[in-house]
Formats: sequence, C-alpha cells, structure tokens
Amino acid sequence: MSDIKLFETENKIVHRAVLVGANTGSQSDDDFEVSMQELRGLTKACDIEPLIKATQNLSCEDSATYIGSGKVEEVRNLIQLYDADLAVFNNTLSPSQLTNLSKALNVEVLDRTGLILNIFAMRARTREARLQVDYAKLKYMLPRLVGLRANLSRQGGTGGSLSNKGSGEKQIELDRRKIEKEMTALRKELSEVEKTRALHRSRRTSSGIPLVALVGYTNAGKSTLMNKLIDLYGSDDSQKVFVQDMLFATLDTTVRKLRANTGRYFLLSDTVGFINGLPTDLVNAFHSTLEEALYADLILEVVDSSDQNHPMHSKTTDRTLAKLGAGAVPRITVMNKADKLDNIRAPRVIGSKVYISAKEGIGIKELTDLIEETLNRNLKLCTLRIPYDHSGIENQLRSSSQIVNVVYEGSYIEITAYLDDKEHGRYSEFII
Ligand SMILES: Nc1nc2c(ncn2[C@@H]2O[C@H](COP(=O)(O)OP(=O)(O)OP(=O)(O)O)[C@@H](O)[C@H]2O)c(=O)[nH]1
Ligand SMILES: [Mg+2]
Repeated sequence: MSDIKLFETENKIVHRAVLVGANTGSQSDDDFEVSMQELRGLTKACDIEPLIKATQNLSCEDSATYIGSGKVEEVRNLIQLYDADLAVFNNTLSPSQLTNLSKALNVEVLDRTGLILNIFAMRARTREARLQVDYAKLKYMLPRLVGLRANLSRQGGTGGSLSNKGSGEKQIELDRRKIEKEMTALRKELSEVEKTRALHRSRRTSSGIPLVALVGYTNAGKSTLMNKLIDLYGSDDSQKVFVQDMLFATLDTTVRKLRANTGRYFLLSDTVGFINGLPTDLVNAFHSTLEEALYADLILEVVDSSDQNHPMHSKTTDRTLAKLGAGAVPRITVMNKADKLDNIRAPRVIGSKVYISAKEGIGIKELTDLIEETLNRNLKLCTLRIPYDHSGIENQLRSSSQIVNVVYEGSYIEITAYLDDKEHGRYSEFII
C-alpha cells in the first residue's frame, strides 16, 4: 500500500486556505459562484479552513500560472494578510502551473482534483475503495512530482517517503520509478478485486432478482433513503449504511435485498455520489464501483430538491450516467428533502418524478409503489411445470418472483407466478 501522501491528514493538521477561482467563460456567473461555494464545502470536508476567496474573469488561462502574474501578486498578499498556509484552486492546474504557483506563493497549492482525491483518500474504507483511491492518487502525482516535492519540503520533510531522501532530478526519477512500480502492483490487485465483483454481479443477475440502483449528487440523501427502505422492507437493522452531512460520505457500494409489498424481492444498491468536475481519473478509478448503475434494472436518481442548484446537479448526474453507458436504464427521479421546501409539492407523484422526504418518511409509499409498478410493468402471469430433477428452480423463483400457487404433482411441480421478460426467457422450456 502506498505511503505517499498528497499532504498530511492523519495528524489532523488544520490548514488555513485562500480559495482561488478563475472563470474563463465556460461557466455562467451563477454556475461559477455555485462551484466556488462547492469548493468551500470541499475544503471544509478536508479539515481546511477557508479564509477568503479571490476570483476573477479571465479571457484565457495563463500557461505559467493559470491566473496571471497580477493575480498571483494579489493572492500572495492575501496569504500573508490572513496567515494562510495553503492556496486551493477551483481550476484544474497543469503540472507546471502547480509547480510555478507553489514557488511563487510559497505555500502548499492544491487544485480541485487534488482536493477531491484527498477527501476520497480520507473516506475510503473497503479494500477496493482504498486500492482505487491509491491508484488515482498516484496517477495524479506522477506528472506533478516537481511541484508536490516543493510542497513537501516546505512542510519540513515529514510528509512520508517522498521527502526523506535527497533532492533534485535524480530523486524525482527515483520517485517516478517507485510510483510506476506501485501503480503496476495496484492495478494487479484491482483486477483481482474487479473479478470478484463481476462474479458477485453475475450471481445476482442469474438469481433473477431485479437490481435498483440509487444514484445522484453527493449529499442528496441516497444513503438516508436506503436506510429508510431497509427499515420498511429489510430483514434487519444491521444492514444499515453510513449517513452524514458531508460530501462523499459514501465511497463504497452496498447492496441490500429487500422485499416489496407484493412479496417480490429486489436488490437495492447505494454507491458513491457525483459532483461537478469529478476528476476523470477518479471516475475511471471508480468505474467498477459506479458501474453498478449500468447493470441496474431501474435507477433511482436522488435529487436534493431543497438545493437551489439541483438542476445543475441533475445535469451532472445525467452526464456522468451517460459517460458510464447507463443513459438508457429506466429511471425514477426522487425529489428528496421535500420537508425543507416551503410548500411540499402536490401531487407528490408527477409521471416518473416523486417528491419525498427520506428523513421524515414522507412519500415513501408513493415511491415504493412507483418502483414496483415500474419493475412490474413487464410481468406476465405464467404457469410452469418443473420436473423434480430441476427442482432447484422452485427455490430460485421463490426468492425472485411473486408466486401465486404451487402444486406438487407425481412427476413435476406446477408453479404459477409473475415472471418478467428475463425470467420468461430463462424458464421458457417449462412454461405451459
Ligand atoms: N431535511 C432533510 N435532510 C435529509 C433528507 N435526506 C437526507 N438528509 C440529510 O442530508 C445529509 C446527507 O445525507 P446522505 O444520506 O448521507 O446523502 P448521500 O446522498 O448518501 O451522500 P454521499 O454519500 O455523500 O454521496 C444528511 O445530513 C441527512 O440527514 C431529507 O429528506 N430531509
Ligand atoms: Mg451516501
């Protein structure tokens, strides 16, 4: 496992940061303001205190420093004035910009990507999440070794293996080789873990139980909704997942088996949330985790309807799902946190959109009805005659389908049940 750190977090060093952002015209003023607010949230999630922000409109980025020499001067003054020890950039900095800025400002410099990577590194718990984060972190570091080394030597050489050897280009070459070796080892481990995940998935698919995936922007309330549904339809409370008012509370995928009112089982998965500007390397690294949505029979897109920026959040979710290839999976839009709206929208169900409060348990019945209705849309009532040498099918059907009747005859079991298209295909030879 990697002992290289972007910067110290274990020691709970609380950094004091100046936030810097430049709008190069790709965003409207409002969207830019929102992304700066989000940057504040991200810094806080990293135990960094945001002190003041410096923003600007820029016709094009400066190749050396992104923000240009005049703004660098201003940021340097702010750093001194506020006694900051960190500059956090909303924009993604190139390796040389990072190096130049960290020299010019004489404090540690972090960009949005580095910040998100750091949060992921703090939150990752399972082996798979850790491997994925470590890999993404090393990939991020590789072209930025010069700038990061400057950061670490400024911290007084306590930052791990990168800092306690000599310096200069020879050292950077050694670091590079070490990182490349680690990346190869991580890749190997990851492919093993991915195999296991694929195996679990194929077992789930062959069980015929439909998979419903919770997706959406970070902090929208996915895990809260998962817990509420476990409350109502799960077998016990120990299945509950972690909920917290912070960005990226969930980094792993959890799958739980629930039983709907009709007696039909379905699997519900909760996974990592999306955010605008989620670094590509991180999306790639978490591909196998995010992929759950791809194999879902139904996606529940959870939206924080009380957040005025929810249309932008939905756009990000759409884009991320499309990138993952899950754009065509049937979807229900869950407008969560309706308890925080001035007037709870009624009717609560509008087409495939439903207003709920996962926390207060409002609209859950409407939501589950909609889930069942959507899943059951293609169900057909069928009668199957199953010879006793295939009697395992009876158990499979009992765990996946709504069974209406079972009769044990002399040479076969006759089962009447609602089957979906997939099951219909699988058991077609037994259907009479
Ligand atoms: N008022 C209100 N708060 C809610 C509701 N649902 C969730 N929350 C709160 O929103 C915060 C985030 O909830 P989570 O369930 O952790 O959100 P998440 O989508 O799983 O977030 P990540 O795992 O970070 O992607 C918590 O403080 C919840 O208590 C709701 O219906 N109403
Ligand atoms: Mg969560």
